[in-house]
Amino acid sequence: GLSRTEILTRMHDRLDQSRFDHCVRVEAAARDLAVRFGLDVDRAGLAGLLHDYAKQVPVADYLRVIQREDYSDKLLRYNRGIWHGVVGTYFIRRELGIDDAQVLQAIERHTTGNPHMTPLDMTTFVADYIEPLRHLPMQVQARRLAQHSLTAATIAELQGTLTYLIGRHQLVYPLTLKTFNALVTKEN
Ligand code: DGI
Ligand code: FE
Ligand code: FE
Ligand code: FE
Repeated sequence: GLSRTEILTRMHDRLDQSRFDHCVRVEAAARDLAVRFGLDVDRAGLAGLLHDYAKQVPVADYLRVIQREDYSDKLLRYNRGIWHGVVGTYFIRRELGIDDAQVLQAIERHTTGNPHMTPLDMTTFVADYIEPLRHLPMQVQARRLAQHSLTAATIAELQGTLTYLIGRHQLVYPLTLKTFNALVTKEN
């Protein structure tokens, strides 16, 4: 596979500087979480590093891939906010040759979560939300919760995201709500 340096070069071609820097911070945050919770540190780091690789793929490219590949037409109701996770792995596979199923799944789930998300999936999801430049109140709380519980931090993030979307009358991707329901069911 590609070395980390080669991956960074490819990421620089796809992302502006601030998004690139965010990805490097998420890599470090994901590695920290993996150490804390006894998970595969290199997998967590790779998923964290690559999680937003497809954030700036042109809309036309997304539309083409959603229509030609085996994706649901329902995805057309959403935008790059949703596509860069759910469909983003298509570009990561093709352009970088990444084929680790656990890494790809964590990236696929990093925006919406998934009712069956694994601890590795949660490291990507939570690292994205608590990297050092995140300062919203719920992000600060999730960072604190992540000292002890990946699930608690994940639920806090879902609360923050759902509240934000609903407050702005933005479409909620059903999987995000299903993830919230699944995790609070286990919690209570
Ligand atoms: O890519 P990042 O900005 O680093 O973080 P992210 O992948 O968690 O994406 C956050 C954005 O995605 C934020 O603007 C809210 C949006 N988002 C998250 N869940 C949903 C969603 N947007 C819609 N429409 N529906 C969702 O369920
Ligand atoms: Fe993202
Ligand atoms: Fe996120
Ligand atoms: Fe991100």
